[in-house]
Formats: sequence, structure tokens, C-alpha cells
Amino acid sequence: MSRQHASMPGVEQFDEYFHKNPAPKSLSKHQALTREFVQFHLESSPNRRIALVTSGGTTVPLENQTVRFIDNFSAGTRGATSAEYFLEAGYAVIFLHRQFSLLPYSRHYSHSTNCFLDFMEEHDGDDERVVVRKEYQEKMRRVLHQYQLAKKNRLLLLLPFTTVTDYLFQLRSLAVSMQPLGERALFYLAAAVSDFFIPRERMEEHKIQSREDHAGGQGAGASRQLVINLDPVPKFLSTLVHSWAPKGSMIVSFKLETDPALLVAKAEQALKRYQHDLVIGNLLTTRKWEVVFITRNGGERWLRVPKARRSKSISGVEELVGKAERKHEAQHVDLEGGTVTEGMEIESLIIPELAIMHTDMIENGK
Ligand code: 9Z3
Repeated sequence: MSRQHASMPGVEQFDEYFHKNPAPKSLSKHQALTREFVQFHLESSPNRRIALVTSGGTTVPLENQTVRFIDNFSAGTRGATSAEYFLEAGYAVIFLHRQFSLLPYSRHYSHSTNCFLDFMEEHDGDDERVVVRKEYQEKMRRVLHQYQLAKKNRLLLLLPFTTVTDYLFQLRSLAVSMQPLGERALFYLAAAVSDFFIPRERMEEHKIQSREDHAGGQGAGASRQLVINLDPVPKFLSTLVHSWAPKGSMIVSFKLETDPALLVAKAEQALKRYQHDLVIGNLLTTRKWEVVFITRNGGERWLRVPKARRSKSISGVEELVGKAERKHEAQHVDLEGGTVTEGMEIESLIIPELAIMHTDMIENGK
């Protein structure tokens, strides 16, 4: 796999990308749902802000009739959790998520770590009811209440995608549909988007065959190796900022790194390059406990969950917390640990901060 420097793509380059690669089947349906959602909120509560939250990983199919694909680690925890805090802060949320990744509210009771069956029991009595176990009643009632409130008030629109191309088509379509919102739109780009893909013109139609049967196309050759050439996915952020998104809207992107020595510099570079409002930097191993806000005024501001309230994580590495800090004068939002031991979600710190920044942008201009 070779890396070539891609020049900054403009609308034309994306036109070509969208011309050469197939649109997802759901595109027009999702566009109609989004327009309706935006219109509903513009008419029913003219001051309502809407956050577009992107979440989860994108796939890179190896075949058109896809059997195999490249994927990444993201389960959509950041996006699903953030969506809940945006709703709590009074936003309506469009949740553009990888199909089958975590969803707001149901995330508390899904997947193997929080299997919903473990929260229930057969009622101890004559009837045949199934009930929520006593110790989980309070939390489940709270989650259920929030979920139903969001549903009743039409505050949450769930839109799934699968491939990186689906994602880009939908991002453009959503951003354009959100234009009537102007500065009341906020983009929160937490999805882990692939940097490489196979363009349609070079993609195998059918399942790539094993051994020497696979003749022609990408995997040609007599050896049993499969060699795949990937092209760079055009960088969409600049086009989103300058063409697709409403003028004056707030645009927040994430930068993910694994090397603490790179994080701040790469986040600063992204902000400079794409000219948006905020880059939130995070390390793979500490992302549940700390993030850094890189702002246009040169700020490096760390948000951290206090030690006593950090959730346990098998893949996390606590010794790396603090290791990516660069500036001596870096600011911190560290909270007192106190005596509460229940895990604190870092998104409960991130979203209120963003809401304040967004208010400031609306009231004072960018
Ligand atoms: C992130 O950095 C997210 O915070 C995570 C969340 C993907 C780490 P999880 O789903 O993980 O909670 O497990 N997202 C953005 C990563 C990304 O691809 N950013 C692009 C880049 O770094 C810019 S848009 O180049």
C-alpha cells in the first residue's frame, strides 16, 4: 500500500467521486426524512438547534457483491453517548451511524457486555410476567424515560450507513438539507472514517476466489497472496466546511491517534487545514477518560474524568493519561473525584462545553 499526497479536494473532485461510485439505495429516503425533520423543528421551535452526530466505523468492501470488507474498531460508543448528552442539552439529533453499531439509550442494554437478558428475571409468583431486576429498575426507568421523551418529541432521527462511500453520500446530502438551520446546525464528526477505499471501477463484482483461481482484477497473479490496491478517500472536511454545511454552523471534528507524541500536533494541523471550529483529539487507549480541545485561538484544553470515576476498560491504558499533553500552559477541566464511584462518561463533560461554545458563536458570531 503506497501513500500518495492527495491535493485539497474541492467540490469538483467530490462531484467526480460521487459520479464514479454508487449512491446508497437509502439516500433519497434519508434525504426526505431529514428535510422533514429539519422542517418540523424549524416550524415547531424556531430556536431549536440540531446536531448531526456521526458514529461508528465505515466499511471498505472488497467486492461489489460484498462478502469481505475492511473495517475498523469503532463500536460507536462516543457517538451514541454524545447523542444522549446533546438531547439532554436541548438539541435535536440526527444520528448518522454505522448499521448495527451502538444507538443512543439502547446502548445501555445491548451487546455482549450489557446483554439485556441479564437485567431481567421471571417474576417470582403465580403470573408469567418477566420483570426488570430490582437493582436495575432505577437506571432502566431513567433511560426508558429519556428515550420515550426523545421519541415523543421527535428529537432523534436515526440514519444508518455501512460503507465509506455510503457515509460520504449521506454526509453531503444531510449537510445540504440542514442549510435552512444556518448557525443553529452543529456537526459532530465522531465516526471513524476510512482513509482508503477501492473505487467502483476497480472493484471485483463477485467474491474473490482463493488460490490461483482468482484471475483478473485486483487480485490477479499466480501466487496465493491477495494484493489489494487502495486509493485515498478524498478529504471531505474542507468541502463540508466551505460548500455543504450551512453558513455559520459549528463544525467539530475528531482526531484519533495512537502515538501520544503526535496527537496535539496532528489535531492542530487538521484545524489549520480545514478551517473549522474545533478539533477534539483523542488517543485510542485513553479515549474514554480524556480528550483535548484544540481551538482556533491556539488553545490546548484537556478534559479529564477524575481518577476515581474512570470506568474500567480492557483495552484502555491508564498510565498513558496525561502523556499527550504538549503545552506547559495547557488548560485542564479536571473535576474533583469526590466519593462517587460510579463511572463518569467523558461525553458528559464534552457536550456541555460544546453547547456553551455554540451559544457564544451564535450570539457573538464566529
Ligand atoms: C474519533 O476519534 C472517535 O472519538 C472514536 C470513538 C472513533 C475514537 P468509539 O466508537 O471510538 O467510542 O469506540 N473519531 C474520529 C476518527 C477519525 O477518523 N477522524 C479523522 C482523522 O483522524 C478526521 S474526520 O483523520
